[in-house]
Amino acid sequence: MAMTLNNIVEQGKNGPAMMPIIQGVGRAAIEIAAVLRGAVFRGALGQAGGENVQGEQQQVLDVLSDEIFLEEMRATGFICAVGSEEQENLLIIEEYSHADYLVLVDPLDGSSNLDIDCPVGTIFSIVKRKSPNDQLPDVSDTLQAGRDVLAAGYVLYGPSTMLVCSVGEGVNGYTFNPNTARFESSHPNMTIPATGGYYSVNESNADKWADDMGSKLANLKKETGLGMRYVGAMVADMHRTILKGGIFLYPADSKNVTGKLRLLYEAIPMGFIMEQAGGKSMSSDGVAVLDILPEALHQRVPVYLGANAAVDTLLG
Ligand code: P6P
Repeated sequence: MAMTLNNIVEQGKNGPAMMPIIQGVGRAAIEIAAVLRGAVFRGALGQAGGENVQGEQQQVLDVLSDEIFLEEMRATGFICAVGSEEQENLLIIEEYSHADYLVLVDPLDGSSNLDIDCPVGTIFSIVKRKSPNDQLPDVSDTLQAGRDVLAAGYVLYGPSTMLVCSVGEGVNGYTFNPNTARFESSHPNMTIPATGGYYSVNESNADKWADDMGSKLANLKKETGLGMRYVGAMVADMHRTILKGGIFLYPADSKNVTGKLRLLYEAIPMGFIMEQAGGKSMSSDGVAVLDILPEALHQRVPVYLGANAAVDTLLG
C-alpha cells in the first residue's frame, strides 16, 4: 500500500493537526498543476497587467494560483487567515475566523519561468495563531519567528509534481501519481549531502552585492570546486540543493538592500525545510533565518541556505 499524505498524521506531535491542512495544499497543487499544463491554450501565460505589493509584474497565473490556494485553505476549515505574496494585507477567512491556524504562502514562486516552460513552485508555512479564537486574527499572528513554525514545505511543478514538507520530524517528498490521482511517498527522509552539489546564485548581481559577498563566494568556489546551477525559481534551486548538496544564496545588494526574498513565505519555510533536512539556514550578520523575529508581512532578508560546511565556508 503506497504511503500518502495521510501518513503525516503519524509524524510527531504536530502531525495530526497539520495533516488536513497539508492535504489541502496537495489539492491546491493538483489544481494549479492542471492549470499550468493547459495555460498556453487558455491565453493564461503572460502578465495580468497589474503589479503585486512587491511592485512586481503579476502573471495571470499568479492571480489564479492565489485564488485556488485560498479556496483550498478555506475548504479545510482549519485556517483563519492567509498571508500571501499576492495580497497586500492578511486575508481573513470569515467563516473560519475562529480557527487555530494561519498559512503563509507564495502561491506561484518563480512565475517568470512560466513563459519559457521552466519549473515554478508554491511555498507555504503553517503557524498557530497567538490571538484569542473569539477575536479576528490579524497580521501580528503571522509575525512569528521560524522556530515557532508548525509545518512548512513546497510544491515543485516540474516534469513531475512534488510536494515536499516537514512537520518538524524530518523532510519527506511526495510525488503526484497520475495513475492514482494522489501524492504518494517518493523521497522519504530527505537529507542534504554533507559535501558536493552546486552553488546556486544569480551571479549577474555580483558587482552590487553587500557584505563583501563577491570575495566570500570566490573563496567558496576555490575551497570547494563546486559547480554552479541556477534555475531562477527558489523552489527548484532549493530542491536540487537538498537532493544534491551545496548552497543556495540570495545576498543583499545595492538594489535590494535588505535582500530580495521574502522572510515569511520564502526564507522561513525554506529555512525550516533546510534545517529539517540537516542543513543550515542563515541570513545576514550571523543570524539564523529561523531566529529572525518578523516585523512585516512582506519583509525581505538575505538568505544563505545549504549544507553546513558550504554555508560555514561561505560566511566564515
Ligand atoms: P532573480 C522568483 O521571482 C524569486 O522570488 C525566487 O523564486 C528566485 O529564487 C528569485 O526570485 C530569482 O530572482 O533576481 O535571480 O530573478
